[in-house]
Amino acid sequence: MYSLIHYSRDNELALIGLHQAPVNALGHALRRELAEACRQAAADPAVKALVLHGQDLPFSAGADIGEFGSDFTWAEPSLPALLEQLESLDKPVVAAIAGVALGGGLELAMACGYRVAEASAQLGLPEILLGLIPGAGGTQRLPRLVGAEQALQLILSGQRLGAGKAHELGLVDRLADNRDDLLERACAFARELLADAAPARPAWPHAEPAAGLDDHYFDAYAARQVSRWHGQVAPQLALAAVQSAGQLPLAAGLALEQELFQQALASAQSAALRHLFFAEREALKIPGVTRDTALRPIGKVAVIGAGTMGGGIAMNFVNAGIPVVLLELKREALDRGLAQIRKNYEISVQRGKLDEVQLQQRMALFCTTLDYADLADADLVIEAVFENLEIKQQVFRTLDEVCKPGAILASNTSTLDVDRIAAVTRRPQDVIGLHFFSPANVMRLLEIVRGAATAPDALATTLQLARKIGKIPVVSGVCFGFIGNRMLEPYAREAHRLVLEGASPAQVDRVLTNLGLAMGVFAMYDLAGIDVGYLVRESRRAAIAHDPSYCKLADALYERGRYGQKSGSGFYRYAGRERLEDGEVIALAEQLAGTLGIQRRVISDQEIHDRCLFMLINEGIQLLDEGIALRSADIDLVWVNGYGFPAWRGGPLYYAEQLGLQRVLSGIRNYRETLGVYGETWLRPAPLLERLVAAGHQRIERC
Ligand code: T1G
Repeated sequence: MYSLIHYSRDNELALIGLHQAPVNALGHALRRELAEACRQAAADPAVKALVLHGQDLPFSAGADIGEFGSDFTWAEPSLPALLEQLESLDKPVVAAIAGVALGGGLELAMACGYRVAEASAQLGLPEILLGLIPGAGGTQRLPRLVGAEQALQLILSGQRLGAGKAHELGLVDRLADNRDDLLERACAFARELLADAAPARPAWPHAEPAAGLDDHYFDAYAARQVSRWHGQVAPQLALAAVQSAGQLPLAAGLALEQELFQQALASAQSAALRHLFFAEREALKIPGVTRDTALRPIGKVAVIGAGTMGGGIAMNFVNAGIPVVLLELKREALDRGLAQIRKNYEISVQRGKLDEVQLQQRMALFCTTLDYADLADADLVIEAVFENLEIKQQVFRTLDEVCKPGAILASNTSTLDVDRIAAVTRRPQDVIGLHFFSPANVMRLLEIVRGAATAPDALATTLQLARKIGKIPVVSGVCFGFIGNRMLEPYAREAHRLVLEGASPAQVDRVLTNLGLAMGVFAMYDLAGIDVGYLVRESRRAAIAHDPSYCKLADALYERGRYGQKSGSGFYRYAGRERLEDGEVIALAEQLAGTLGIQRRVISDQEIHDRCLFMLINEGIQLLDEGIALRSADIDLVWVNGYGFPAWRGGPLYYAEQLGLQRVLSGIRNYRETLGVYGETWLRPAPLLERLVAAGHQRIERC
């Protein structure tokens, strides 16, 4: 009768186990069987109460995201309808939550009268992360369970709650120590309810969810978020839905929620965010690496270099409970690095993200050394030394001598050739690139650079480890700058050249931040350091010899000691953290333009958008054609998670598909023709882009 539901009786209880691997996503087939099982239990006079559980799977990860946009999305029984059916039962229903109850999964649990959770369970309404809002009662039932203010914070952040916190808030009635005794505890609780003649569902703890909030609470909340919500649809809809929970009866609130949910679901922003949800999972699927590729055990990690990057990298592993040995050349460098790590954790304690015990536990997982011999038993070694090939090669020669067979030897290089690093060892199959983004303990992107000789199991191990330390891994082939920095080159080149041609740094940055980028090019370089960019260019002067015009302004600023925020001026002038336009920079640009014979002119915002974005997109397409990136969605993940591209636009290549590939190609061709020698030199359409447009393709894929 059922294939996705396990229906059984335990005396007066009906046990309904959801059983659709891997996460009980509430797709149409599961919804239909669950509705039937609830009808069966409701109609059976011997059944006095129901217990809903995840069988041996997580309780439920919510609606089936893969169904959205299809006819199945709300095919009867829709999830809202199913939950109203559940809520109307006149028998107590206890949800036994193991693993996760997220989105529609938590909404399912909230439609039950009572909830028991295993102590390690995670509960939440992460719809906002998909550009959605809870669409099956979450914006109406959660405020009635925990109050509108707490509900709003959970819904707008999409954050997960641990079961203990959920219990404190009244979202969970009982806790079970672990998964093994969860079902037993839930059944005992159901019998307790029956013995007490408890109602099928108790009165709402917050019948007036907005009680105690002033009349302007929601308007004031929205006003404070204007810049953060810039251009985004879902947060406004979510706020309106939660606000209605304090104004409308449940039925009317559910109806309004449904209208607002459908608006969010139809938005291009949600489609873009759902694209990225699946892109993150697709990025783990690598040719030559299958689910049964044996992983190398990683019990101890060594990090070479205790500077900003090394320290941040080390923290990732300690945060995941993996001991780290930190190596430096000098004791004072080690002490400085460790002190900075402790300071980072102390800030987390001040912010309530850690407690003192956890801080001590984490610091206890560090040990330090000046002696490479102490790395002999490390399973993974990551070097984060100065970005110079010879220095890195020397480090790897030493590692080749001291590290045990099978240890993975990784370089955190951001641009250098991993194959040339591997070549100085006798074990190139164990060498890989792990490019963390600064601050390494915060940024989620991790570019995993697969060398020509990198072994599949070394690659599989680092992919799995990346997920364990909370990173979003993207595999890149070997080229200068891998995926992210390779694309940054033309994007930043157009920005710099546009300032010589007549735009201001502030105008360029404003166009980019108005598109949704976290930071404009010039603000970014001022933050990263103009001196850093200068040194990278110095290492590649030959590669840009034919037209260094676009570097002249940055070089000139460097020569004047204007290194950016760190020196109080760069492309901008800084009063504390305030960024101010500087007429001196414009004057310098005018002077350089004269020297270079560049005719300055008024530059439109549209030209800034097109030249910066189209050349970013073009380079991404070229990377795909060269096989450096495996798929266009990988490139989107890199720029959303490493360079601040707005997630609700799906990433640069997804954005190109929305703009239309013909428009991108025509734009590049137009500027190639109208920008003289510079245009001919630098604005060359990627051959794959031309092939895709010629073939009438809408999607970016290799062909
Ligand atoms: N729908 C469809 N597939 C899902 C899914 C979902 N909700 N959640 C996970 N998967 C797939 C995923 O694509 C992968 O597939 C496999 O399950 C394992 O996932 C009405 C509208 C639950 C914490 O946002 O956060 O409910 O790659 O690799 O690391 O109001 O998955 O193996 O083929 O991530 O252990 C709201 C999304 C939906 C939760 C498990 N729910 N999922 O993490 O495994 S909208 C979410 C997660 C909604 C209602 C609204 C995580 C996880 P494949 P995984 P994991």
